[in-house]
Amino acid sequence: MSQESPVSIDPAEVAAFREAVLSKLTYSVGKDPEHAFDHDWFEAIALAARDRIVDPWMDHTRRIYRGNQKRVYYLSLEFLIGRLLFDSLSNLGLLDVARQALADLDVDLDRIRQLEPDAALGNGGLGRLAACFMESMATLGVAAHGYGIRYEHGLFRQAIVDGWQHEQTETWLDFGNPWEFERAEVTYKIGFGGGVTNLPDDPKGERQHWEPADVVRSIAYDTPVVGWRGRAVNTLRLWRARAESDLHLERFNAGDHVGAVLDEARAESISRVLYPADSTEAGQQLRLRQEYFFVSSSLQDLIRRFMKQNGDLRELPQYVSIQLNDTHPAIAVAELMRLMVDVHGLTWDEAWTATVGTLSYTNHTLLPEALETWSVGLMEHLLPRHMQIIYLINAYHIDALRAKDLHDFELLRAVSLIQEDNGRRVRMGNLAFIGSHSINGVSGLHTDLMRVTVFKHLHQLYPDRINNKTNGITFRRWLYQSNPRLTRMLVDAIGPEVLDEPETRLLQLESFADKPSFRKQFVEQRREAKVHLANLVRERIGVVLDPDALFDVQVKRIHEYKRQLLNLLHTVALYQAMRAEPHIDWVPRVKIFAGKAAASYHSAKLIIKLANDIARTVNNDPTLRGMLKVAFLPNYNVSLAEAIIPAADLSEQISTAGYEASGTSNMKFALNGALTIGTLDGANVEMSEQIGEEHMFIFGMSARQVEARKAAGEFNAQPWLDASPRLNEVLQAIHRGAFSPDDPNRYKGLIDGLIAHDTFFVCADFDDYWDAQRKVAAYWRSPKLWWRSAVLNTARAGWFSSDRTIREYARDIWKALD
Ligand code: 26Q
Repeated sequence: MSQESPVSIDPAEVAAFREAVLSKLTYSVGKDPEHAFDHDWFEAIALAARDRIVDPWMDHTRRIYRGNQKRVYYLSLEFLIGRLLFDSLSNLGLLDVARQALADLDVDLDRIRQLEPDAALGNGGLGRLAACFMESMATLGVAAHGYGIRYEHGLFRQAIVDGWQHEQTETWLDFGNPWEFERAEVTYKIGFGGGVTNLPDDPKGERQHWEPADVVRSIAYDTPVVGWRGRAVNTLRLWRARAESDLHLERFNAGDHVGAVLDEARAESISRVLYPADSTEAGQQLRLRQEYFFVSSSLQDLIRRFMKQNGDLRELPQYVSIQLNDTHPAIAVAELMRLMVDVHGLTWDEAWTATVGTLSYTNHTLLPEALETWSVGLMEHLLPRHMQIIYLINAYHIDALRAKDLHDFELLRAVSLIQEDNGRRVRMGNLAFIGSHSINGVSGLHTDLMRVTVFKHLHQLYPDRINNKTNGITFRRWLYQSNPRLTRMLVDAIGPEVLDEPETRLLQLESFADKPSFRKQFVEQRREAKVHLANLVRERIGVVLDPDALFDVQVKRIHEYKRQLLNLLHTVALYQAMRAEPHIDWVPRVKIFAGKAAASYHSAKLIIKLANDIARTVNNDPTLRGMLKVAFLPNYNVSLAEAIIPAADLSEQISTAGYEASGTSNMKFALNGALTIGTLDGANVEMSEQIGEEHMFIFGMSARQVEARKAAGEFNAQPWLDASPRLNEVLQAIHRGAFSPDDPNRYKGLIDGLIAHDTFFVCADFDDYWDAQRKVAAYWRSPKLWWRSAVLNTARAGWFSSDRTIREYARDIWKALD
């Protein structure tokens, strides 16, 4: 997406950057400009940009060291980063310089940009949040380090073949990664299995010696993370697994060549692939290996850094905060204890105080199937010393309750680290809770629900620990980089200060909502984004869209609780209504869907097929004359989101109330001026407070109503069908195979199941959703009202900046930043 340069650019800077790129192309890529491929140019530009990052990076690192500033470590199994070229150039203020420099060389930067593969080291919201947080922490000058795994294969590529999802291996590293620095010297030994022996001088048995059976090596790869205006540069350190070379060589020399290679493959499989599920039932051994591998590497690394500068681990909480992104790194509680007690010789009590003082934990889901537990058997086998430590933590924890005269069996059972029913399992959520001084949810409603559901009993014991930190998004990526036209308008209207202080300054846009000329411009920039998206849709799936239609968008992981099915039922209802009365003046609408389903999640995959079946039927029906189009865009990822979000008129945030912890795309859409149709779930609640319910389309049961229905076991949808001829007709059509003539039975199970047990209240909310969608259409007919609301959505989205979220974490949890 090109953009005229807003300010005059310094020709000397342009020349310098041009020379830097040419030099990289020649001496690092080894290509002559005459014969360079686009990919060679990409690499040269990235390397030239990276050079500009290194000095501020080292300055920042030195400053933190000298100031002995409190460090924050963000431990996450996922970082859903996307592309980095524009992120770096834009935050360094070099975007226009680079564009001009490349134009001088006859190279189109905006074309080259498309060649960078997405770093898709995450599944969805949680991973993208980690990436937004990294950028905000750099912007605010928090001395932060991200720690994770350098997966060789990120999230699978989704191909749609005959309407069905197929998973293909993602290979983001095929052409190398110009942003990272391999640190071959930063390496740790990670043990697995083996046995534990008592130390003779320790009668209480708190200190033990662990002799692992297997050892794997971790190697660090560092990627600099540039904050806005290059103010600070932090590090994202990702670990790669390698076989311990000595062992490997010994076996090889002994003649066991195959065994040696198998060992190597087994060790290196730890960082091979991201688990492609955003929730899961069965804990796999490899997953636990991944979790321990990256946690142990990270803790050893940060302790080494701490010891070099401070030396007394009892003081760790004063200088270090460790944030656990969900329970995925929760084994950190036991590993930190092990390192402090067994390796560094602290007493159990000293170590426990330091551990709880240092760790904090963010919960991202209440879904029971996503709450991690590990079988005691597997833990004993893979991490015998950690299992002992967990037992000991549990014993002291239960003792402390008894000492407070709490003997209620139900309570003790609920707060135990060990789940005793259906096989003994370690509850990672409880472990993370007990081992942390702060436990936060990610929206007000989600945090309230945490207090009364998953952590009800632990909350009663530790009423001060649970707190809320409503999610946010980085405006640099989700506005400045992805929507330069709108950004330009904001700068022209409010002044360039809006880029530095959007949280307060965006509000000044409110008065522009009443200016017809500004609204007109707003419509124009949206139309350009829609034309751009329509081109992309035509190129990718051959569906032709009318950019003047209402673009109605739902893009996110496919999950039953997110209710893509509800949106599809509305699509069919609209289709049937249009066919029944083709001469009514319908609002032309485009339904856009995108999202991946976990490979083993069959109902989600069937919903993708249904979307594609409906799309084929609707798009080929001549009676509609293009009034309705449906597009399922394959392979949703960060880059696709950047193209879709600026082009959306209507944002679908329609999860069953009580199920979506926060949502973050909801904020991205609102920031870009889309109106939301949604339930009062997750951060939609805060959005309605900030933006005003009158500028959104809120519908459906509240979380309380959902809870009441669940408690009463009212899942049968027949009453709703009886009350709604429209819903009845929609379900019948799908059931009888109207959208699947090639296999009329395809959706019988889905529809019968929905009626018998409507787990996510799709049918219950249908009529209300339909009515809300009628309001949407009527509102669209009043452009003045619609676009006024659109401008107000942008104006009032400032609070959803991840800078605000990070400031709250820094103030309340980390005690960093003064
Ligand atoms: C667990 C065990 C084994 C394999 C995979 C997993 C796993 C992986 C990813 C479980 C959950 C996730 C991801 C969860 C997630 O993305 N949650 C979302 O987090 C967002 C950021 O807070 C919220 O906005 C969303 O509401 C929430 O669904």
